[in-house]
Amino acid sequence: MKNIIKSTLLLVATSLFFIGCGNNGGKEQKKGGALENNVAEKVYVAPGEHDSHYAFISGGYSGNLTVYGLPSGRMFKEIPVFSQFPTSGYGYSEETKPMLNTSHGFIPWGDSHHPDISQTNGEIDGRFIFINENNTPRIAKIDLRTFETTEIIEVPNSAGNHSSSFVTENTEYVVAGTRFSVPVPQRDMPIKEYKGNFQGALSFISVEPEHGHMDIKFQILMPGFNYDLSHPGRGASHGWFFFSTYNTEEASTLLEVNASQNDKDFIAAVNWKKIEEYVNNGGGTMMPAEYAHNVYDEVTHTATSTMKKEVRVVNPSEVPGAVYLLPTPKSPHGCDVDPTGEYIIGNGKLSANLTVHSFTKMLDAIENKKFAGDAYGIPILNFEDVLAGSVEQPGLGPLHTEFDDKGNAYTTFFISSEVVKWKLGTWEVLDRKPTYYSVGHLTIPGGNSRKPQGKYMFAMNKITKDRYLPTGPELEHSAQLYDISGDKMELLLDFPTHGEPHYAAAMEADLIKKRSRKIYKLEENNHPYAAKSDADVKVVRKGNEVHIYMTTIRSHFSPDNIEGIKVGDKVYFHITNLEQDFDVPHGFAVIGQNTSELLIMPGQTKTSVWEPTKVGVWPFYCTDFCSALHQEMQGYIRVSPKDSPIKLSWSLDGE
Ligand SMILES: [Cu+2]
Repeated sequence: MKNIIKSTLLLVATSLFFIGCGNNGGKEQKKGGALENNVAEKVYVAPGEHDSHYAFISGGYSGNLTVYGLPSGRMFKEIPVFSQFPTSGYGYSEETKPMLNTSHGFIPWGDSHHPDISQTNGEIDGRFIFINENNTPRIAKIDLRTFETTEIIEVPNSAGNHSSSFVTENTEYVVAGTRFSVPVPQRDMPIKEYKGNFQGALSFISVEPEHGHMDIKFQILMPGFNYDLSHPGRGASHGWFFFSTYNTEEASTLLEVNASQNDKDFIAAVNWKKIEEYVNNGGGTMMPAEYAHNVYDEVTHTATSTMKKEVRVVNPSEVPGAVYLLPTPKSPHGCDVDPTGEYIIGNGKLSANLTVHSFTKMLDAIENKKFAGDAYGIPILNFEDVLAGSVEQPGLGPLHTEFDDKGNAYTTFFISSEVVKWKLGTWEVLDRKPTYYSVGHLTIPGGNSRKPQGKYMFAMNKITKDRYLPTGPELEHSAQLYDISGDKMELLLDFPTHGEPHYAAAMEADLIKKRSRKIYKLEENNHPYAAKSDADVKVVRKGNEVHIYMTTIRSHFSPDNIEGIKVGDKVYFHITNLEQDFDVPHGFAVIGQNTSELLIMPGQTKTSVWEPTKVGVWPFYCTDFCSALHQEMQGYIRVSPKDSPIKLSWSLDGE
């Protein structure tokens, strides 16, 4: 009987899914009409003109982050974060390999999810962007002056780092909640004994105000639910953080059925200021843990990886008044807080209605101790006591909500493939627009802040079919840009994305443009192997290691002839780009190297390792077109047998 129920449920879920895919919206656009011309004008950015907004779109399983312009939908850059990136040599050069170090060793690929931009006083400040790695839990920080990943911290006791990475109003914390609950500490135990024994870690990573240096301040060890998404409180609710949960059943098998048994799961409301105070007074316990903290130093152009050995953990039942559970219907996915901080929206994936909780009502219920019970010592509030209202039957399969600057909310519906606009406070549906495919996240520039901008919204599609010219079985995903400045949403543009556009953060371009860096100053280069002029050029042997201190400038390498290298040597090319002009990188590649080529920015030093296996005279060259004489930018390295008497020598122009 149980199995029959299970398969019926599966069938219903599957058919809903296919109904959803069949809904190819967007067809209302009339071909060739005057309307189409107007729409084209709205996204046209003339040659030489700039887009008004940056969109930072997660690459999902690519592990990286891509940068787009809005409204044009042009992709400007891919920023390598959690995955090796041949274009720049990130994760291949000796200087950047430590960025991908973890307690599990070197991991060349990651799964990036939710980017969020740093804030000051609840407004986006354009300094940093944070993004989580879901698979091997990590949080990265990207410096928006250079668009480079400058710090990655691993998150211990966590697994499937999904309800991350969202920042508080003054970037006090970047928060990383686990998706899966696991044994904490990890140990060998029967999976059947999950219930009551597994825990979910919610990590609060402090961000040092000046340089953005990250540190795990504390972890809250929550009951063994799954923690899906999270958002910070703001305004009056600043100091709180909200996490959606599913699988409050604490099942470990066939979750698509077994985690859908309870009528309501929870949104966990965490008063982080209270826990911070508890921790500042010595609360919590230091627990042994192993996690990597990787920092890229812009002065030495080198990353270091440090293995940390302990983390502070807090049991929420030790801090009365710090954590409460708000019942929320049917496996909520999104957990979004409106710009005023009053409304907390929990989108139950299997719920007919959208549930909106009230922060004021929550405080009131807490004050009057109106509890429905508790879960592992954490008080559960009554659903009716905290409910602000609900949006009745807005669509099928709600996932995520963002807000504009006029008191409206926009929610995506995966199964019915649409974005629905509704009014905060009255809960009435104002507009709905089909998305061409099943939609996941959506983004409004300034989202997750007190000041979202009501001009553009873009929806990111989960399932891609035939929107573009075919490229074989695999198509790139896509996003769709809407104008939301009027009463009705208007579809403006489709644009392909790279990897899975899981979520995005977007902001005005001006905040970044004025801070953008053009070069690295050569006099500030403190790389231990830098050669800042041709006088510093040398080749040094240490046993079977050979270190080449090399310079590049249009259009030669110095030295360009090297002899005395032997089979079995490990050759380090430390290359300093002497240029001090905007956007004049030089590349480096030598035959047979297996660490990819390098791309070295003006003023930077980068190192490539080459282990020659064959005797001969081998060429190296510049891989980035740098001048009219780029083809002439080359050199030779002579490799002799292991026991050869040839002495180490190097030269440029025979000198
Ligand atoms: Cu997500």
